[in-house]
Parts: sequence; C-alpha cells; structure tokens
Amino acid sequence: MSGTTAQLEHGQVICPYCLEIVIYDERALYVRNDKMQYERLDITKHTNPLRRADVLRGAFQLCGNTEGVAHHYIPVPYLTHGRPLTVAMVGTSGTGKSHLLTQMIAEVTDGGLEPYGVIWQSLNPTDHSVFIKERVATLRAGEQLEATAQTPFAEFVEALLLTGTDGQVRPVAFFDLGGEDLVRTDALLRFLLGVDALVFVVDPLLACALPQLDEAREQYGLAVSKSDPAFETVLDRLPREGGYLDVAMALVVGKADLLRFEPPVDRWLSRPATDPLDPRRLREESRDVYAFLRHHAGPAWLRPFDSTLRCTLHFASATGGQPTHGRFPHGVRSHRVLGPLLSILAMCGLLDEGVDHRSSRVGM
Ligand SMILES: Nc1nc2c(ncn2[C@@H]2O[C@H](COP(=O)(O)OP(=O)(O)OP(=O)(O)O)[C@@H](O)[C@H]2O)c(=O)[nH]1
Ligand SMILES: [Mg+2]
Ligand SMILES: [Zn+2]
Repeated sequence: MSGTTAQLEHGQVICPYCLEIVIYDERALYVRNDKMQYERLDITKHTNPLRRADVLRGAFQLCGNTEGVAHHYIPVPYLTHGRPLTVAMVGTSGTGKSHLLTQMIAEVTDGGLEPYGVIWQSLNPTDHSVFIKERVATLRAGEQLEATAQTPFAEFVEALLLTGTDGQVRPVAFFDLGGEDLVRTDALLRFLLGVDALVFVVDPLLACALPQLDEAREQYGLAVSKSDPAFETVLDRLPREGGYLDVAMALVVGKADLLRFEPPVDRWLSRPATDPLDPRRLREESRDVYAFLRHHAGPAWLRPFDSTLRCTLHFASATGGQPTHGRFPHGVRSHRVLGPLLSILAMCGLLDEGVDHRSSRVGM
C-alpha cells in the first residue's frame, strides 16, 4: 500500500490518472454517446432502482482536477467498489506486453480465476466488449496485435471487478502503454507513481545471448542488449522508501516458446496451466527464472527484482509460437500467462490462499 493510499478515508479513491483524491459525486456524472463523446448525466431522473444501477454501471465521473491535465473521466464502478488495484505492463516496444496482457485477461474471462474462488465482472461493459473484440477475438483468430500507439494521456486499457472468496469486490485496472511512451520522463508517466503493481516483461530476444535465438533476432533486426530502457526509466521514476519500491512486481520472461527446449524453461512450460497457487512453487519458479537470467542475461535485467521486497519471477508464452507475416497460422496457445497475475493478486491481498508474500521472494 503506498503512503497516500494508506491515508485515504472511507469513500476516497485516488484518481488513477492524476493521483488526486476523488470522492464519488452524483453531480459530476457523464455517459458516453455513440460518438464516444461525454454527455452530462442527470441521475436523479432515474428513479427505478434497477435501471438506475444499470445506468451507473456504464457512467463516468469527471475528475475535478484539471490543473495542467486534460479533462479525464473515471468509470463510476471504479469509485463505488472497494479499494482499486492498478497494474501496469513495463517493457520496451515489441517485448510482448500487449499479447501477454490480452491473454491474461482472456484467461480471466474464460473463468481462469474461478478455481481460486474469484469471479469477475467488467468494470465498464462497453470498454470491455471493445477490448474483447479488438484484442482477444483478433488474437484468437490468429492475427497478431498491432504495436500500441503513442498517447497524449495514459488511460487503462481494461478493468475488471473481481470478487474474492470473502465477497469483497475490488476494481482491478490495467495500463498497457507502448514502449516508446514508457521511456518518457514527463507528466504522461505520472500515473505510475500511483500504481500498485508492475509486470516487467523480459524479451528473451533482447536479454538472452543464446545462439538458438539468433535466427529470430535476425528476422526482427534485434540485438542482445544489456538492459531494457523502459525498465530503467520506470524504476527510476518511482519513489523509494528505505531503498525499496513499495509496489508488487512480477518479472516475466515472455516469449518462452522460443526457449521451450531450454532447461529449466521446458519443465515449467509443460506444467498444467491451473496449478494451485502454492508459495513453494512460486518460489521454485522464481528461483529458476532468476538463475536463468543470471546465467544468460546481463545483471540489469534483474533490476526490478532487486528494487522491491515483493517480486516473483515467471516464464510465460502468450502465443505459443512465432508469427509468420503477422499471423499465427496454427492459432495461438498461451502457456502460464495467469501465473504472474495470480501472484500479483495474492501480493495485493485479493486472494486469500494464505501466501506469505515475504516468502515468495527468492532467498538468494
Ligand atoms: N514467439 C512469441 N512471440 C510473441 C509472443 N508474444 C508476443 N510476441 C510477438 O512479439 C511482438 C510484439 O508483441 P506486442 O505484444 O505487440 O509487444 P508490446 O510490448 O506490446 O510492444 P509495444 O506496444 O510496441 O510497446 C509481436 O510480433 C508478437 O507477435 C510470444 O509469447 N511468443
Ligand atoms: Mg503494446
Ligand atoms: Zn484525476
């Protein structure tokens, strides 16, 4: 929990965009019309409770803070459920952030969290169906997703309401900026100071000097690099308390299909997708990823792990294979994409499986 979050009073929520405190206010509500423009909503007109609840589900509140920032609107359910959790994907352009996030959300909406006692609902039904149509359905049809465009204002791309076994609902919102935006040092990245969790995506093509990756590197015109500039910028931007960052982190070696014959990656990739969340196994996988990166990548790739007390490490593949001319002709098959999300949810108190978060840190 960040310092500001700890001081919040009942009903107060941090604006995910400008980080000012917001309180739900029925006098500042808007709805989006067919042209995606915001129009004033007079909720007092809706006296039928069922209809009123449905209208509010799709409504937004204008954030009162306009100082130096564009007008921005927060979905009402974000303000009227429990303490929100925000997650940001980090990695330079092309590391696979968007494919990984898409497959994580797809697994959740396929019911992947149900074995853990968590059920989901969309935060905003319209935005959710756009995400499913433009991202999940596209990828499942074998189309590669496009690179994320640069933006003048960082908004989350998808958000869910997750209900845990204790019946508590919490909004969980995901930011997925393009790699070029993530190296900016201006106000665009200020939202990062308020995020609860970060998913660092390591591209083995950039990190690992393994000769079997040379062909793919050549195909993309890539070279092995000492570090990821987006990791560096983001880690540098966040405030540290006592030398450590106060955020939960997952460090994911993505595109693990490219390493599928490489021990110990082969062992992890062949495990069942729905492992019970076991702290011992999280620790084992973290230790294996740590050792793998220590051996095959420069030390800076492990900087996220060294920066926080709450970090687990994972192998994952979002697509199961390489694209050919922008397509996956044999379809996409993800492997272990839910693991990093489960770990973050556990670290942030959304799963009550009793994981001792300090023990999920690798004891090196
Ligand atoms: N082999 C393999 N390729 C992948 C995987 N995930 C993504 N890719 C490929 O990696 C490239 C970049 O993926 P994106 O998800 O768009 O990367 P990004 O990090 O979102 O990039 P920006 O939006 O530009 O920051 C695409 O060519 C994908 O097909 C994977 O699991 N395995
Ligand atoms: Mg992207
Ligand atoms: Zn705001």
